[in-house]
Amino acid sequence: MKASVVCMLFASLLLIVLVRDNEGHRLNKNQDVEAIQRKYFNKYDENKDGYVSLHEFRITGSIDGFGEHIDFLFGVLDKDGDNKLNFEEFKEFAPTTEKEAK
Ligand SMILES: [Ca+2]
Ligand SMILES: [Ca+2]
Repeated sequence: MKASVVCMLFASLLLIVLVRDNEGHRLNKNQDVEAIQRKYFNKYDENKDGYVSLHEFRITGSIDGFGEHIDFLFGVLDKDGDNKLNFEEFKEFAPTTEKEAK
């Protein structure tokens, strides 16, 4: 085998390993983010019915300092207009780091 071919094989192998490693890392990170957002969602979902109602959103949202923008924010987030936020809708709003989620 020519040295250049060996070199190329080695390079592509290295690339595969690197890409794989990256994928795994990204996946882990996504799971972390989701866990943080889930925690934040649970904080808002006081009666734990799996939805954040406007009432719940107002209570916890005002503690978190969203004040007068709460109703507007809720309207924007509630994409299907059923007057409650499921986790998918809430994710748009939920922080993605522990620091923000405090
Ligand atoms: Ca609820
Ligand atoms: Ca909704």
